[in-house]
Amino acid sequence: MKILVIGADGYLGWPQTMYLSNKGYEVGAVDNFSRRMWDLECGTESLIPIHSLHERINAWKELTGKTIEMFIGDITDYNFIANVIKNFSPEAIVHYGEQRCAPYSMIDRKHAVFTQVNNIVGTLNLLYAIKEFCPHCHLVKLGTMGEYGTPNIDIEEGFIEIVHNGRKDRLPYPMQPGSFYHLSKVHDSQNIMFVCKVWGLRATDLHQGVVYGVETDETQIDERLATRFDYDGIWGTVLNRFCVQAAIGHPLTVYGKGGQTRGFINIRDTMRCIELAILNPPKEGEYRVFNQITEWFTIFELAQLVQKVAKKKDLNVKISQPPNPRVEAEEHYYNVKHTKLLDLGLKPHYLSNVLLESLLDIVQRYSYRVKEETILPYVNWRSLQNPVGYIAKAPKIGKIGEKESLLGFGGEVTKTFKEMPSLSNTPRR
Ligand code: NAD
Ligand code: USQ
Repeated sequence: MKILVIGADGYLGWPQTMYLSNKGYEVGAVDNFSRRMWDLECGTESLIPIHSLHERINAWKELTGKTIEMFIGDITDYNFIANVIKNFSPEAIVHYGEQRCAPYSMIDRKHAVFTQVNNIVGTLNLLYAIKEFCPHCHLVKLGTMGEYGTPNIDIEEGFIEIVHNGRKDRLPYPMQPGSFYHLSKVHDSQNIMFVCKVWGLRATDLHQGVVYGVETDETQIDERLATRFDYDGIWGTVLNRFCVQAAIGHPLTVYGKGGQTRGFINIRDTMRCIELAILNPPKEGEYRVFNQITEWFTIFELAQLVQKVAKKKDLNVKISQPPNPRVEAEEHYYNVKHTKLLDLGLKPHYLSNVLLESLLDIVQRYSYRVKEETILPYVNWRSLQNPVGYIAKAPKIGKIGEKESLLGFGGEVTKTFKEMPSLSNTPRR
């Protein structure tokens, strides 16, 4: 079976490409490397060093004998994506290729507009190309749990039965997204649902929660196959961030009250969910939604979990609660239906102490690469104009034990200067 992965150079796209290739699928990989550009723009960088897509694909071939076909281009360019679909003729398309970051989308007007154009136009082009050149193909699209927001009722899997004035219908679940990025996903969902109805396409919209972890069977084969790991205040997601903060002795940054509850999923389960969706396609004309999470936590619970596990490794981690740079409910009801992927056979890897310890081990191995000036968040949802990136700081040489205030939001986060590790113990590449 031929599968096209769009966004194949990204955090999830690269391990997914290898995962599917390893299972014997014939895989094509699309990316325009924009994520690497956005890092340059923001002064941020993956904690784990990553190789170029060319090097990754060559290393994969060298190590496994398997070939991945690469297509470099932007899916907002219709000619590009139409040619790829026409020539590769996939039976399934896994679409990861979007601007996926809420804070980036809230920097200012330009970044909000860019995010929505990139995501909505890219996906709309893809829908037209599928209709024109491969109408039977199954689109597996990455959406987000953040499309639903945090309503005061149970969250269903995409649709809800409503009785209104004595009449009953099954309607799309009401959406209350919390950033211009999350809004772009809602617009995508509407467009996809619409073309399934009018053109008879088939699609699975995966409303995925926050993903954590970096290790899959394939990334572990060789360090050249590693995937990216973001920890900074723009691109880093919460659990990955807390692990890095714990490893470098930075207080964990729980925004506001910390009662925000989010669905989470291990990166290994993400890989498997996509495969399960592909193996069990919808009927032609069907648009379906799976909620792709395995468990949920409040942000404060997560911080306490990281604190507890870090203690076992002799890391004395503090929790800080800076004012929330986002506008979101900080205490709310949360109960999500997520049975469809379990029914298809998903066996979740839950967040255990052992798993968290191994994540901390990985992070500690690379902690010499952490750019401390990029830890704190600065994109404020209430402001129309935020700075675009971090200003790279030349490392300050402070006296051992001296404290430096780090927080721009008026909280009380400080860094204490520590003795430098001796060079012989510093991992070098
Ligand atoms: P990522 O930024 O690491 O990867 C996205 C990739 O898509 C990048 O390599 C980027 O260069 C590419 N891309 C973006 N726009 C493109 C375009 N116009 N043309 C071609 N390529 C383009 O993101 P990720 O964390 O791997 O997320 C992948 C998808 O999964 C996103 O759609 C995201 O919304 C969704 N998702 C991610 C998470 C998470 O926790 N990481 C959770 C839920 C949903
Ligand atoms: N948070 C903190 N402290 C931090 C970082 C985050 O308290 O240092 C809080 C945020 O305020 C938020 C929650 O943690 O309430 C999650 O934030 P996040 O940055 O981990 O995740 P989010 O911005 O929602 O986006 C990420 C991915 C996105 C995906 C989404 C899934 O970047 O691509 O769509 O997770 S979901 O959250 O289910 O919408």
